Amino acid sequence: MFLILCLLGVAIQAQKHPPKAKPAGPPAPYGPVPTPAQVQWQRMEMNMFCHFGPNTFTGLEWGEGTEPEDIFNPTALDCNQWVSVAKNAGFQGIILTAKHHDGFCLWPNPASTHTVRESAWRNGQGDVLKELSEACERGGVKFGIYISPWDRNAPTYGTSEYNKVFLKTLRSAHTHYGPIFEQWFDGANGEGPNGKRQVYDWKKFNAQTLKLQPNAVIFSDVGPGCRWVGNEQGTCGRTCWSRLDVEGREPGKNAPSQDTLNAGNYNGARWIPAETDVSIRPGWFWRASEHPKSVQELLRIYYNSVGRNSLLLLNVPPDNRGLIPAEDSLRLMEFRAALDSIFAHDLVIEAANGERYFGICASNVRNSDHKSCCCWDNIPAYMRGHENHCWSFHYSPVYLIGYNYDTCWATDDTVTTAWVEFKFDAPKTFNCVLLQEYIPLGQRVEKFHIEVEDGNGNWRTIAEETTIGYKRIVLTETVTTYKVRLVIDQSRGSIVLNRFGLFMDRFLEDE
Ligand code: FUL
Repeated sequence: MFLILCLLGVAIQAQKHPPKAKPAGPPAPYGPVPTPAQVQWQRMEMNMFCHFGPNTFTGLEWGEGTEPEDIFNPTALDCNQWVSVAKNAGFQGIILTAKHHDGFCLWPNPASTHTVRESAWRNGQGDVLKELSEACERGGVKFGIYISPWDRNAPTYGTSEYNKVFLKTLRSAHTHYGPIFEQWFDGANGEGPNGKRQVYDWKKFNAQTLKLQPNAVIFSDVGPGCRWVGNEQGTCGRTCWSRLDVEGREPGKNAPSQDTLNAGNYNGARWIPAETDVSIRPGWFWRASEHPKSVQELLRIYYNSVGRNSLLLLNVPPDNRGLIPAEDSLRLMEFRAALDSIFAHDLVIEAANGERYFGICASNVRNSDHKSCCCWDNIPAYMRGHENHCWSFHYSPVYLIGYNYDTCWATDDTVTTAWVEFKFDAPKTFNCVLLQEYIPLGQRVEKFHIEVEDGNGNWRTIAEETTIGYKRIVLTETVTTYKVRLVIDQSRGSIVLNRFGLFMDRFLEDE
């Protein structure tokens, strides 16, 4: 009798605490994967570009290189103000045009005689790189540098000597101003003062940059750290692979086509994600006659860049005082407020935190030994019926909720089609679905769709898309529903996602 009671006890215990599934091995990486610096870079999501230099004072987009140094004369330069605007707008980093095509250097570059040192500004003692890098450090914002290899001032431009001068220029910018998170190489290759064009030594430029700044992500048409998105309108491809083929290619004329840069290469050999650079104003440099874009336009740009697996580099040019104008700064605060009003309210997180019968079901969970896995939060055990204890799995779909970057819902290696369903106590109204793939293990999803249920068991597709990547934001019609389903129709390996969120954007609704 005692034995029977004991066995019964064990059986009841076993029911209360079903054996945990075997600890799941992590999915193997698929295809090329990002370096840790590239992952960190991608997670910055939005950075600020600052075009500043002689053009700020002449109104030109491309300076001639013959402008007198004294033309550069900001009357009230305050890089702390740039940093504070950037931070309040939610930018993680700032990239400054240390040298644009006109060749003028915003720091006393020993390899040039066309710099702040030769100007009357602060009696030739000024150094914008120093001021901005220090302000960034104080403000906790990362610092990056744009340097154009095209130089309309350098007397040696168009000869092999110029490559040496350019390496010295880079060395100077890379050794005195602390860590640089991104080195931005413009691919422009026009004529120099002698009417000659330069054959750039990209191999050496990149190698020296990485030697001096090993964590810098190098931007160019072909990477190696990140790539141009192929246009300056703020639009990344709806299909966007972070992979690119660059064998035999170079920035500029020999770059992949703009369409390829926009979408990446499906089977690209290298991890070179897209960066979308676009200006808040019509031009790259400040001009009194131009004005910033509207909040709606900025939101569109955000959805078409960050929301399409790209980083957004938004240019906010300081004016001829050396300050970000009030109208741009105000616009950025409105943009920030709009983003917060949308993305501070993830209906999935709110339901998971507050609803008694909120639930998630997935058609497959890695190593779970179950056909499907359902998690009905807060439901007492006796009501759970046949549902298994999904929460305890290493790759449970519950990891799609919230902000923990390194936990994921993943499927078995052989499962490349799967669905996950969310069920709410109260109906949810949304027009924006946010998805993230766990990119440290590569980019996998190539086709997915989103369905909603009408309350009578009928499902309707509201969006059909291709890639996800680091982040995908899908805008839909405004729908109200108790149940939403994400269906991954095609993935190139097991599915590894770390986020599913639902949001309501009332700004777009008003458009
Ligand atoms: C281009 C340049 O020619 C523009 O002036 C600007 O700097 C833009 C970001 O890159 O190639």
